[in-house]
Amino acid sequence: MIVKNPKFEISAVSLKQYPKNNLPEIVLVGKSNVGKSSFINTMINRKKLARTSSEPRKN
Ligand SMILES: Nc1nc2c(ncn2[C@@H]2O[C@H](COP(=O)(O)OP(=O)(O)OP(=O)(O)O)[C@@H](O)[C@H]2O)c(=O)[nH]1
Ligand SMILES: [Mg+2]
Repeated sequence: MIVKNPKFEISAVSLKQYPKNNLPEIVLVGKSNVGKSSFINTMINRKKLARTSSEPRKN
């Protein structure tokens, strides 16, 4: 997978905040602190786009 220009759009908490575009969506689910953010950073080859922490939910 080649990701060219990743950027953080929004942390949406309600329907009306969802971005209005036609891009494909990916669902990533996992327990807190299991490595979801680290996985995202690895996939897009960035160190800190998704914030990681050694403590659960402390991003
Ligand atoms: N040993 C090991 N540690 C990992 C791995 N992936 C992530 N970690 C570590 O696990 C901790 C939590 O990783 P995060 O990516 O912040 O986890 P998260 O699922 O996004 O956590 P929340 O956002 O709190 O739900 C960090 O200290 C990471 O460095 C892995 O594959 N192996
Ligand atoms: Mg996270």
